[in-house]
Amino acid sequence: MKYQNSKVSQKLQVSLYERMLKPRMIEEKMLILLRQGKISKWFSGIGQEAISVGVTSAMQAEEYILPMHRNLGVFTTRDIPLYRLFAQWQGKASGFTNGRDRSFHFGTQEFNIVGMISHLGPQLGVADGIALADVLKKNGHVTAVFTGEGGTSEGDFHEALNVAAVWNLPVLFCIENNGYGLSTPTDEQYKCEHLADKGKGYGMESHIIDGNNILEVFSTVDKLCKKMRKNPEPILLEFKTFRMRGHEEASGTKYVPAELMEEWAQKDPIANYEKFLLDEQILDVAKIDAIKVKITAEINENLKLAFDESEVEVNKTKELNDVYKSFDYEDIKEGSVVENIRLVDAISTGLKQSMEKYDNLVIMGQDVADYGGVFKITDGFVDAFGKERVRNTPICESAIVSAAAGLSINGMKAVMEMQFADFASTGFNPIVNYLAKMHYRWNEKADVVIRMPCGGGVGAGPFHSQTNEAWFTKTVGLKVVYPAFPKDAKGLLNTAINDPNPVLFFEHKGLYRSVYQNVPSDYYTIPLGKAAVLKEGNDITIVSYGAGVHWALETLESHQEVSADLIDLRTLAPLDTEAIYTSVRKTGKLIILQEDSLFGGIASDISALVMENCFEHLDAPVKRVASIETPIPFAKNLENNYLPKNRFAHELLDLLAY
Ligand SMILES: Cc1ncc(C[n+]2csc(CCOP(=O)(O)OP(=O)(O)O)c2C)c(N)n1
Repeated sequence: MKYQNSKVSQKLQVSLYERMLKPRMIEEKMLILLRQGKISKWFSGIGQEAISVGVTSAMQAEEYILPMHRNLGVFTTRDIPLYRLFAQWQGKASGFTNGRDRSFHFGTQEFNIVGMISHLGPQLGVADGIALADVLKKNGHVTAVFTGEGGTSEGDFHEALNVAAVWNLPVLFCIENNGYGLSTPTDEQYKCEHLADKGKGYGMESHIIDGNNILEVFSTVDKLCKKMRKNPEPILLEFKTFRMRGHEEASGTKYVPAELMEEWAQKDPIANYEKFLLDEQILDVAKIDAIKVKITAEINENLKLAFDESEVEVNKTKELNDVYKSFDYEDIKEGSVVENIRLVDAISTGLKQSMEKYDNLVIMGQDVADYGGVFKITDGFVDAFGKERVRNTPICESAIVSAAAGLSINGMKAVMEMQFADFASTGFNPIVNYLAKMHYRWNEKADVVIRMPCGGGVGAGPFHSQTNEAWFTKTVGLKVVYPAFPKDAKGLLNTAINDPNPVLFFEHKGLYRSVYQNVPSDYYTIPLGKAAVLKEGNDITIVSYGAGVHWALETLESHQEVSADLIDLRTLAPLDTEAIYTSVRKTGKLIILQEDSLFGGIASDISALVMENCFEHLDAPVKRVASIETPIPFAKNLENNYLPKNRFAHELLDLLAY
């Protein structure tokens, strides 16, 4: 092991030693506590400390780092008080998640650390978003993000590196190649010789670094960061190292050949470095002992604090309230000047006025820049706001959703256009696991709107016609908006952008150019979670949203004899249950019309809620009307057969006659 030629000052050399020793000694203590049943799972980074410590030491305190489960050294090098880490691992309130998430799954703005989620890959795209915000702020910061070699097999890795390369983002992608991904050795994980070789494929500079040599790690990263701060660009680093313990403690290392273990034990980053410092007389045994005594005392004092802290308090109201960031809705009234415009124009105008209102708002999506988006909603936006804020993306929904989260973390606002709502499936993971859970987990907002052009009746087949809101209404932590009219669409979109929570904003393609309305020209807002009562009657309540509202209106038009309340939900999460209950208590009958296929849609939940809350007022069973249980077909006659539009009148009259 070579430590020569270092330009690192002796003071820093000692400091790097102390910084590596601290996570090692904490881990050794944790392994004892684990055996005593005093903490839950433990993911060991023993043998990999030089990477966390070297990278973090080369970064400035205000630069973001996104560590993984073996990067304790990132947290300790950023000087997080140890009792807070211990409390986090014990699920206590002084930790970072109020007992809501475990181990290293947390972020902290105080220390500019954004922790992983279990799915490993998404944080690579989050790093892109954080770095993009830094580029837009022109602050010269670098972002460092970690992954294991196993994580490089995920699509997120490819997507994030590709986006960073295309956008020249100053992200340091750090692969810790420690030989095994759980039990899977590297030759079953990837085929190329070195993972660093992949950098070439992305047009990205890359380096192989001895991950067990702290001076090599620090010096190389320090040099590269200085370069990246001047000239923003991503760099891929492959740190060669080894995982000296099991994937997590319970799973052991039986599958690792003993010789391999022995070989790497000889390369221990701390023992070798300690020997070097002793040989060079930079440290002596007495000084090393003194350092160890100091760290032991720090660990013990902080452990006592964490153990003395009582269990996290259980308060159901607080749990529920913390799912979303609180948001003071500002009611901006409609002006009197109106224009008769289409749904598509109303959305475009709302978006444009929001871009004018917030200079930290960024729009991202496929073909949204000069081309104006496939539905032309962002037509002309590049001229008005520039390409920095109106960004074409590669075809990589997952990385862009993740990048939107990163923009929000770093103080920006993001609107992402899904080219078609159907494609949300390839960005599903960061939507439901990252955006939706961020505030509940670590009290961080997700100031992101995802626009979802959706819906059938357009003869576009199974992959360009779905109305997939039910994928998201099931997920706690998301807001789901689904306007049926131009005026609502503009006001609701403005509010969705104001709201610091993640909003899925559904825009029905079939309504884009077919529905006109007088829409106020100036900026205004409409609150989320408030349904609109479009018609009032006494005999039945009709609940719908999106295109269903228009089908219900047509049905009522041709059946003037029906006296119905027609409720347009406008927002599906949060759901305006009071508007529904009030109406059902008056009419005694409820029919819910939903464009999506029946099972598991919002109609089912509304039906259940009404049974539970309005049973005594019901004069008939609640009726759900929806598409048939098939994917949405292409041929016009098949699609008509699929959609509930033509069945609705019959079902309505049938229920009225009950
Ligand atoms: C998407 C996903 N698939 C599977 C897992 C289960 N899992 C957790 S860690 C891990 C191995 C990760 O290996 P690597 O990225 O090399 O990191 P290391 O644990 O070696 O540091 C696996 C398979 C997961 N957490 N997320």
